[in-house]
Amino acid sequence: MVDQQLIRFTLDRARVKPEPMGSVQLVDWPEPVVRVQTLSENGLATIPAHYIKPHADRPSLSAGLDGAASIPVVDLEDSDGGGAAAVAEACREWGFFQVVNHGVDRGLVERAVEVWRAFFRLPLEEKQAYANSPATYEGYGSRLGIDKGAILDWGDYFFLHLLPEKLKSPEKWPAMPTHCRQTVQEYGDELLKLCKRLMKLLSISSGLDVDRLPEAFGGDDVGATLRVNYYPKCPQPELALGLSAHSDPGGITVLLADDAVKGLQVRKGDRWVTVQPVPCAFIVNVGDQIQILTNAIYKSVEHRVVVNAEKERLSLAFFYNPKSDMAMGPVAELVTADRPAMYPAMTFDEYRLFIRSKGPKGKSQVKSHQKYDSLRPTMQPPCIRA
Ligand SMILES: O=C(O)CCC(=O)C(=O)O
Repeated sequence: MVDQQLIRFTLDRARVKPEPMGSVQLVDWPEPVVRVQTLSENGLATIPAHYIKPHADRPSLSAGLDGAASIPVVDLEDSDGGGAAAVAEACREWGFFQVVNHGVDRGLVERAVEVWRAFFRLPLEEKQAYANSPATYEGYGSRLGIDKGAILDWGDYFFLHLLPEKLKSPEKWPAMPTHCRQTVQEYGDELLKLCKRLMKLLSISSGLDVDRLPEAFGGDDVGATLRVNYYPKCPQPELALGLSAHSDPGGITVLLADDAVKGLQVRKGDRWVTVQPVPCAFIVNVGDQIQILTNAIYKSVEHRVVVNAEKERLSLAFFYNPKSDMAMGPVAELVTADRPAMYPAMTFDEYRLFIRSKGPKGKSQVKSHQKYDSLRPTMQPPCIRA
């Protein structure tokens, strides 16, 4: 059943088309799309007004990003069950961790970064052949959300569906640079294996049987997408964001961040902490679907990206998502009389309409999906078996 509130806000927007069976299709962008890379390469001294964030959202860059913190590091070869205890602690404290000894070949990772750097160096006309629309978001994009007049982020991206196979559109995968398609496929296959391991770890670390969360996600019928983020140099980085604060709507995200150019910031209480990537590690964070499945034992955490005037930055975000047409709510083992189910069941197809139409909006979606404002003091999470 499609959530009526979601449909209402979506249909409020000018360019959406109601579809049979209550679903909606996001048809087109509300304004002509301008590539941020083009603005940056034109050598502007000031950024256009619709990239200037309201004061409350502007990053504080006065102290620079030197005080970056290393979020917890989990060694997947750890003798303690591959890091389950460390994962439990990192998820409760940060919602983020970095994984090392993850088994993904370094050469493949370097090739993946190189093909995407080469893609963004192509002439604009070649990239434009892959211009995306909000209907599926697949391809070359420069905004999230279809709100007319929205304040935009200082970044371009390329978005692809990797799974399920039926959603894959080979014509949307860049033919150039040579080897791009093959490299993306190999990278996706490896990241998929890694996410399957991580799901098992999350399951054990949240006190569940090892296969409980993987099964609740749809077994082998999961979804996976890749967003390659390209943040060009920005002449006024103190006024803009590369990517506005958001939590990820899906299951888990495995991020390959540029270890030479910092930019990712994670919310810790009322502070933004700049992440110092560990060389050769991936940054992992839990998304809203894990928060929902675990009945908020694990919480997705807001993060955002700051840009800078000296260097461009590239990141590869691999999103591992549940089977998209299956209604999902908290798993029964984590629902008790003291801690009733905090979220109604919803399919991921319905859930992700929010970010696709509204763009990144902090944690507002998962909060609005919650049945209670906050847990009663007596409602404590069940004991975690780490
Ligand atoms: O570029 C980054 O460091 C973070 C990207 C991200 O949060 C996303 O793609 O959702």
